[in-house]
Amino acid sequence: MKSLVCNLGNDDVFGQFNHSSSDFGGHVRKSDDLENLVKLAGAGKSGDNGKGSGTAVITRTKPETKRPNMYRVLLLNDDYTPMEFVTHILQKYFQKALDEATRIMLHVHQHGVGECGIYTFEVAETKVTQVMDFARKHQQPLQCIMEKK
Ligand code: TYC
Repeated sequence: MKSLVCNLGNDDVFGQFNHSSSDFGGHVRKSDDLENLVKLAGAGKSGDNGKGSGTAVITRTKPETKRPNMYRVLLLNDDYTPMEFVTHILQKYFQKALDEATRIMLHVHQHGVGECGIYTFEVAETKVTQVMDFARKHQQPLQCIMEKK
């Protein structure tokens, strides 16, 4: 959550809040106004005539969210890895049912490359490592890679 402290310089906090977004360096959008709280720092405390210190804290209550980068995990064709081995991998590491695993395997077999799934970076990286380790353990040349979407 972001907070912005702004020195208002007078008593009229709520009047000041009608500024356009550029007044706040673009950090506060006008559409966010109703989602923000304006607190008069120290308002109502003794010695300030109930007018506050002239400093407002504007708190963004709407969380800023960013969509993560997504990565395709791909299988590459080769002439040696058995088809059953590839369908097994698609079921074991990509949660595919046998018919879907077979469809993807045949797509790779016919087109040279095919998509196993789309994941965030760490999940994609883990799946690539799992597949490559499993293929090596079983002495298969199968290649699994990831690419940014
Ligand atoms: N081309 C392989 C064969 O004929 C099968 C295969 C499919 C291999 C998909 C790898 O990613 C692959 N045995």
